[in-house]
Amino acid sequence: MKSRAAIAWEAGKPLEIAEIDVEGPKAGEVLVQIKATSVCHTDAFTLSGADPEGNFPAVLGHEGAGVVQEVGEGVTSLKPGDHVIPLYTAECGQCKFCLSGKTNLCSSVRATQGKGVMPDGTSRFSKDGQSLHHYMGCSTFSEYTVLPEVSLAKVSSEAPLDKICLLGCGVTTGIGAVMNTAKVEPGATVAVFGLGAIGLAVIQGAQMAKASRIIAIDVNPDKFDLARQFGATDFVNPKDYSDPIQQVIVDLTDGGVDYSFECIGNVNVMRSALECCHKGWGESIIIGVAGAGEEISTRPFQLVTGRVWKGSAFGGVKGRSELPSYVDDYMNGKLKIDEFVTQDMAFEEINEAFELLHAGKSIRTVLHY
Ligand code: NAD
Ligand code: AHE
Ligand code: ZN
Repeated sequence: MKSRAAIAWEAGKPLEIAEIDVEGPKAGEVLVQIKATSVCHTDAFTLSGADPEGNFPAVLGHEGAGVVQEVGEGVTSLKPGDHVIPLYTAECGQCKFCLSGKTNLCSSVRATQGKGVMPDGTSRFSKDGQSLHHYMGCSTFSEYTVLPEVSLAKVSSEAPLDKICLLGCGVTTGIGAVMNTAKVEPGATVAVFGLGAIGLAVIQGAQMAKASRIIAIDVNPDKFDLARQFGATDFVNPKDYSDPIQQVIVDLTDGGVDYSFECIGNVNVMRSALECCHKGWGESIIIGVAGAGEEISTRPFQLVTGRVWKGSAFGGVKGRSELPSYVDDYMNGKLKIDEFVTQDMAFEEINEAFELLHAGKSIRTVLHY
């Protein structure tokens, strides 16, 4: 079939809006019509060329929501008409990872996903006979996309797809990092570095967890208003200080915070985020994605004296079993999503959505097919 799509032909170039060919679902696969998608910083990261797993040409996009159109042989958990959220972290329920009870990372399709192909090693996308890579197992920048059954969460059909698409990455990642990875407790102090969708979702999660103090840190002060609306109590622009930012936070908090979250992808800030944690127990959670070849460092003494460094992927959330309740929480008014949507645009304006993200002028632009 034909599908409207945005093609990333090569790193660093704008996407081309074009009609592509999409092959139907093979065994264990599902054809989905994406109704709405957004641009996450990770799409921009991969398009920049900094992603060691970046494959070109590709159909990017991993934050979306849509409706099942057709299922391949052997698919039993989904049927045409079901509303779904694509998952870049699959959940097969059977692999060593899924059975461990210790992680949301699933190994069922991850190896082929990283190579930009379906589990059988081939692509369902092409343009004028040239094969295009899939991306993060989702490729939501095509109106019609094919995913493994294990990479789709079936959700309530009552929920607006142009809002719950943000549960495909940003909102879930931030809230999950607070609830599942850090397990922030009532009364805790929290520092959040970077106030894009991820950082704001961390702030929302910290407020839900009843943190006593939530320090919002960004070099772009335009982000502070929304951070306040989500529950931040203190606002710090590192550019306003001559001291290292970790020292500023330590001074503000009588020795450091209980939890910090890096939501930027900057390895220097990752170090600051660790070192602004309280001696003896402070935990720092890395959410940001750093470019190829970049490494983190600190004095081991920081860890010897009780600080803990952790990372979080998709907020530790198991998509198929846990994401439906995030959708229900949104529908019941327990979870904010609308506030993250700073722009709504037609899918064809996708390059403008990337520009707004780079310029710090959007949190999430929702693109409508
Ligand atoms: P974003 O671009 O919307 O937000 C980043 C924010 O960081 C911006 O507000 C920017 O002003 C701020 N910033 C940049 N440099 C800074 C500095 N030195 N000090 C303080 N603030 C600074 O991005 P986003 O979509 O919110 O994504 C944030 C990061 O999280 C990206 O690296 C993305 O790839 C990553 N991510 C990871 C996961 C995961 O599962 N681990 C999921 C989604 C996104
Ligand atoms: N491909 C990169 C790493 C990218 C990365 O860390 N991805 C995050 C999700 S970002 C969503 O916006 C993640 O969950 N990673 C776990 C996984 O299995 O990919 C690289 O460095 O190779
Ligand atoms: Zn993302």
